[in-house]
Amino acid sequence: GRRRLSAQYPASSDAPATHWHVTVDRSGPVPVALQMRGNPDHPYSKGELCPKVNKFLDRVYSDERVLHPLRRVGPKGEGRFEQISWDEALAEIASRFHEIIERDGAEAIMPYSDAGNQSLLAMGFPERFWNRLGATRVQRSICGPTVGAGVKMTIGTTKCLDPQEIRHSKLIILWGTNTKLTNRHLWPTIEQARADGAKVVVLDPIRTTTAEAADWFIQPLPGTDIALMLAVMHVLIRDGLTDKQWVADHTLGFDELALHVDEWTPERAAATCGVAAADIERLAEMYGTIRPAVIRTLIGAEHHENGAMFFRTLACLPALVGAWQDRGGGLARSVGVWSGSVVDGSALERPDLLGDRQPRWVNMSRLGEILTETANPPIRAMMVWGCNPMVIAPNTEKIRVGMLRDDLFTVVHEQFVTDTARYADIVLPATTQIEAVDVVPSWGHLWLGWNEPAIEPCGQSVSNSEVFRRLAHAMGYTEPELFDDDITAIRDSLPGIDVDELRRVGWHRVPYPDDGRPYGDGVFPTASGRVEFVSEALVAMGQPALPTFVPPGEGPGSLLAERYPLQLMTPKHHTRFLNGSYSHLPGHGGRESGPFLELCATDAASRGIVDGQSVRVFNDRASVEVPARISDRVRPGLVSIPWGWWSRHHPDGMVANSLTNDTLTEWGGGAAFYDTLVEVSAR
Ligand SMILES: Nc1nc2c(c(=O)[nH]1)N[C@H]1C(S)=C(S)[C@@H](COP(=O)(O)OP(=O)(O)OC[C@H]3O[C@@H](n4cnc5c(=O)[nH]c(N)nc54)[C@H](O)[C@@H]3O)O[C@H]1N2
Ligand SMILES: Nc1nc2c(c(=O)[nH]1)N[C@H]1C(S)=C(S)[C@@H](COP(=O)(O)OP(=O)(O)OC[C@H]3O[C@@H](n4cnc5c(=O)[nH]c(N)nc54)[C@H](O)[C@@H]3O)O[C@H]1N2
Ligand SMILES: [Mo]
Repeated sequence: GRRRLSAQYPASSDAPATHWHVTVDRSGPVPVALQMRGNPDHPYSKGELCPKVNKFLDRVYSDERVLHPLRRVGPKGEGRFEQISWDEALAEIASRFHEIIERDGAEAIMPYSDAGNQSLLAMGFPERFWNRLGATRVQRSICGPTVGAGVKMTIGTTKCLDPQEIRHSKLIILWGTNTKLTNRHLWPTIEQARADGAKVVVLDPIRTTTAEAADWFIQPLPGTDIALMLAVMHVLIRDGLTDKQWVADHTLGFDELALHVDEWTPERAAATCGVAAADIERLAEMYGTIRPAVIRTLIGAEHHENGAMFFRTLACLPALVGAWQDRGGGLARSVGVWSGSVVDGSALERPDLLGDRQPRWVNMSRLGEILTETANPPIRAMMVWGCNPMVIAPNTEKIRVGMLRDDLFTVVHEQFVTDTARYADIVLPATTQIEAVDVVPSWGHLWLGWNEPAIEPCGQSVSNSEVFRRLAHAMGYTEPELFDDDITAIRDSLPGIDVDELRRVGWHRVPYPDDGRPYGDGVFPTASGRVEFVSEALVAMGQPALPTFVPPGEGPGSLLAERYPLQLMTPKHHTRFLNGSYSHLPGHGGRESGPFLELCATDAASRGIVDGQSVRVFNDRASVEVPARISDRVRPGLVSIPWGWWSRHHPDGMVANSLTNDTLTEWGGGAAFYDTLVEVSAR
C-alpha cells in the first residue's frame, strides 16, 4: 500500500542545484553520477566546494552505504544485521510504537535528530509526524543556540552582521572560530580585506591553522575569555576609547558597567586568562582606535559552562566602541536566523497536529541521562536520523549504557551503519544530498539554495520526508499534511518566495539591510531599545545583570583538578570531516588514520611520555587509549583530541566524547564539552 505514498520528487537532468553540478551517465539502466563539481555561478561559493564535498561521490557509492532496511541479529552494539523489506520494517516499527503508546503513552517515544544534511524539509518535515504522535521532543541545542541565547541578552536579537561585510573591515577579530578550517569560504573575503590593510587577530586556546595565518595570535586559557573581555572594557573606559556619544544614545547601564569593570585591571585578568597584561592593553587599544572593527565568532567558545555569558559579554564590546555604525563593524556570527526569516516554521512543522497536548521537552546533550534516568514515562523507543549521538554527544559512555538497554526499541534512518546505528533494532536506508529535493538555508551566507536531485535514490533509500510519510501510513494516520509531497511542503514553508524561480535560478538571497548595517540607526530589539550592558531579563533568569566571569565547576581551579590536572579539548580538526561524518571514508583523515592526543613537551616530559607512544587519557567518565603527539599548538595544562573519529578508529572502541562533560551551559542549552578534566598516563 505504499505506492500512493511515493511522494518523493524525481531526479531530473535539466535543473540546477545550488552549489554543484553533477555529471550523470544515463546510458545504462540506472543513471550513475560520474563527477561532482562546484557551480562557478554561485554568488558565494563561486565554484569551490570544500575538500570533503569534492569527494562526495565516494560517499554516495561507498561499499558501506545502507541500501535497504536492516534488522539487528546480534547483540546491541555489535553491528550484525539482516536485510528485511520496507513492509516488514514499517510493520515492526508501527506495531512496537503502538504497543509502547498503549502501555506508557506517546511520550515514551523520542525522536533524536540534528542537522543531518542541514536542509529545510529534511530537518522540518519529520516534525509533523512527531507532532501527530505526541512524542517527547528533543531540544536541538548542541550547536549554536547558546551563542544566540547569549547575544540576545545584550542586543535583543540573534541577528548579527553578514560575514561578507567583513570585506569592509579594518580590524578583524576571529574570536573562538577556526575560520580556515571550518568556514573556509569566508577566508577569501578576509584576505581581500587584508589586502586593503585590515589586520587579523585570532583568539583561541589552540594555535590552529587560522591562528597561524593571523597577524596576531592571542592564546587565552579555555573558558576564561570573559575575564579578558572585562579587562578590555576596563582599558577602553579608562583610556577614553569608548564612543561616548553612541554609548549615551544607544546603550543601557554604562555607568554600572564602568564601575563593575573598574576592578578588572589587565593584571587581574592576566592571572585568570593566561594572556599578558600588555597584550590585553594592546588588544583594547587596537579595538578602540581601528575602524571599522568586526568580531567574528561561531560556536567553539559555547562549549563551556559559562558559554552563554561568553557571548552575552562579547556582544557588549561593539557597543562600547560604537562599531555598529560603521559598514563592516559589529559582531558576525551564524546568519541562519536571517535565512530563517523567510521560512514559515508552523507551515513546515505543523504544531497544530499536537492539538492541546503539551509535549515533554528534553535536551539533546543529556542523552545518557535521558535514556537511563528519565521516568514517567521512561523512554521506551528512540528514532534517530541525521545525527550520530554515539560520536557527537558528550559523555558517550553514559549514552552507551542507555543504548544497551534491552527494553529500548531503537530505529535509525541513516546512510551508513554509524556507531549509533550499531545499537539499532531497525536501520532504514537514507538518501544523500544528490538523491532528494530540498532547500538549503545557510548559516554562513545569505543565499537560500535549491537542491535538485541528480540521481534517483540509491538502492531502497528514501529521504527524510519520505520515511515519515511511510511511517505515518504504517501507523494508520490519515491527516493529509503528513502526506504532502515535497514540492507542496516546500511551497507552503516559503510563503514569500517564488519556488519556481528559486528552482530555475538555484538560489535566492534572503532579506538583509541594503546598506549592510543591521543596526546603523542604533535601535535594538531589547526591552529598552538599547544595547543592554545591564539586563533585567538576565536577572529574571537568575543570572547576573552585568557581564560576569564565573569559572567552570569542572575547571583548573576546582577540587577535581587535584586528580585530573589537565583540561581536554576535542575540537574540529580535519578539512575532510563534517563533525562525525566522512571520518569512516577512506582518505578523509589525510595522512592520519585515527585520533591522537596533542600535549605540550612539558606535560609529556613530566609524565614520561614520548612522541608517538600510546597513552591512556582518563577521568571518572572513561579511559581512552590514543597515541600521543607532542605539539606546541597547546599550552601547558591543556591537551586536545582532534574530534570526529568513530569507535572503530580507537583501539579500545571508545571515542573522544567518552571523556567529555555533559553539564549544560548556564543558559541556552548547550553542553560544556571543553570543561573536561583528565589525567594522562604512559601505558
Ligand atoms: N572541516 C570542518 N568544517 C566544519 C565542521 C567540521 O567538522 N569540519 N563542522 C561545521 C560545524 S557543524 C560548525 S558548528 C562549524 C563550527 O565552526 P567553529 O566554531 O569555527 O569551530 P570549532 O572547532 O567548534 O570551534 C572553533 C574554535 O573555538 C575554540 N575555542 C574553544 N573554547 C574556546 C574558548 O573558551 N575561548 C576561545 N577564544 N576559543 C575557544 C576552539 O579551540 C576552536 O579552535 O564548523 C563547520 N565546519
Ligand atoms: N567533542 C565535540 N563534540 C561535538 C562538537 C565538537 O566540536 N567537539 N561539535 C558539535 C557540533 S557543532 C555539532 S553540529 C554536532 C554534530 O552532530 P551530528 O549532526 O550528529 O553530526 P554528524 O556526525 O555530521 O552526523 C550527521 C549524520 O547524519 C547522516 N545524514 C546526512 N544526511 C542525512 C539525511 O539526509 N538523512 C538522514 N537520515 N541522515 C543523514 C550522516 O550520515 C551522519 O551520520 O556535534 C557536536 N559535538
Ligand atoms: Mo555545528
